Amino acid sequence: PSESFGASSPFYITTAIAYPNGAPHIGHAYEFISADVLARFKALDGFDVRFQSGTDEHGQKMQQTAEKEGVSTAELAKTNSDRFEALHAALGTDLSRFIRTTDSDHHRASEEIWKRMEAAGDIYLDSYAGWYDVRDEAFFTEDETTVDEDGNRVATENGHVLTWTEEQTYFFRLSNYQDRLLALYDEHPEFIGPDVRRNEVRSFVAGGLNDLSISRTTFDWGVKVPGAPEHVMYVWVDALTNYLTGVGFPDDQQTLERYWPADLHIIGKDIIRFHCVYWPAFLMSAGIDVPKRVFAHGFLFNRGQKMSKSVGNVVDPHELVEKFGLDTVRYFFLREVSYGQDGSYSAEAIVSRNNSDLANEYGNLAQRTLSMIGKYFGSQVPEPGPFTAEDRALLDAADALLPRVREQFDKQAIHLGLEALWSVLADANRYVSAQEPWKLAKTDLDRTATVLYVCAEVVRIVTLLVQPVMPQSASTLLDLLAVGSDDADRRFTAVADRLTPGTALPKPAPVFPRQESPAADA
Ligand code: ME8
Repeated sequence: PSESFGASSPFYITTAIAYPNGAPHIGHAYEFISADVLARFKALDGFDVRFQSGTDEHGQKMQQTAEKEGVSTAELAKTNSDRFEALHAALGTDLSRFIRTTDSDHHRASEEIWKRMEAAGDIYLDSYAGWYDVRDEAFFTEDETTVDEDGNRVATENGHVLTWTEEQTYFFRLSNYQDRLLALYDEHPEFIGPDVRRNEVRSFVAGGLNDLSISRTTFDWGVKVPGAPEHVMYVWVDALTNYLTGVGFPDDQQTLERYWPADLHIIGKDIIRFHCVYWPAFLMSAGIDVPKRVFAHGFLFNRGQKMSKSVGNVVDPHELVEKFGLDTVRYFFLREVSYGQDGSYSAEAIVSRNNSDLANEYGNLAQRTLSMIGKYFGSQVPEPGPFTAEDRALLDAADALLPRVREQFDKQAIHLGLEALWSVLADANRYVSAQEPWKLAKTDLDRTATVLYVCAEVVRIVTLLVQPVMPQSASTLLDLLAVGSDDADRRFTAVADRLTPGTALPKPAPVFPRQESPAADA
């Protein structure tokens, strides 16, 4: 790696790139927020983070939607891609690049990977006859389909209506990669997370692989196949390649060497096969390292129901943010849903989490501590005396948080990381109730100083560690604790510091207000 990148280790994380055939929904927002939290955690933990998201603009679905709406495909792609980019801005995600698969460097990268797979002898021309799922841009074999009540041929896996396609297409010799893929899963069990997903993928591959049709001739919205411009690449070939495009493949060797292989692809559970079977096989064929890990999150449901336009329960993520506040929404999704499993949201559940976890457990502790420091110590960090066993126990628990939370985040168990933080907040609240500093203040100011110092320390440490999830609120609270505002002051290395007695604190203000319970129909 060159010196211009600095001393810290690289960490390359991506989200899936969304189809811009419509507006983004909460499922997209969930994926963006969760990946952003993981990216910010790594950056605060000292890594040189590269974080990419974007839009997947080619394929038959895009072309069909554009025809239906009477606009050009390029126009449809641009309009909705802009909406995805605007959502990222509204969610506060800290992207290094928002990639569009219509970008010219992406065409270059897709052509190059194709040529390398071809040079490896893995691409051949043949006739394809089979079922195609336009919604998921996926092929299904006869035995993966059933006939529904209306007589339509549907994919057993997702119920989508299929269309019969017959054409001359290029094929990729996926069948040649069965052994190498199985070896990958066995030698690198961390390649797929959560663990249950690895078992599913492994048994799918162990069951045998068919070669994959990787070009289309019946429409032209895509990347042209090198040397055969009447074919466009199957959209997943170019879509997956976005991860390489974004780190300079094939021309910028320096960036590529620095950030590839990717450390973490964050995706939803419906696209595991593409990322854990096709993608590593394409890369092996092209002689490129496979990513280190693919983690599949679950699906988000509105009150337990699938979000769909016909049910009328599709919520605009912007609305959610306006109504409840960005940090509350970010916290809610990551605490309420076990990362990797499906989850559900509703206005009541968001307000209830806000009031119990943020306003009560966290906000109250911070507000009480800071206002007592204001009242009894002239808004200066008090000088602690000797620590009692209770003081020590609480400080030790707070000091132990960084390795505890890091261990969970490294497995993408974000919810367990948050649980650890809140367990220490609960300890701290019990401690305050037991110590009663407001009573102590009447008899023993020295002891009051120690108790409030311990509380302020707990708030400081939890707040440093909660930054990836609630960047804005954490920043405000760190300001209230007079923690320096340089990046270095707020990295996780700062956990080991202590508040300096005598430091002047600004006037405290509540950071996590309570929210009204929504009307029943909200
Ligand atoms: O699949 N809850 O795009 P996409 C949680 N272009 N996540 C959800 C969700 C829900 N209700 N609905 C969708 C594609 N997602 C491809 C990806 S990557 C090279 C190409 C997730 O717009 C979904 O699982 O249909 C995926 O990870 C992402 O949103 C984009 O979905």
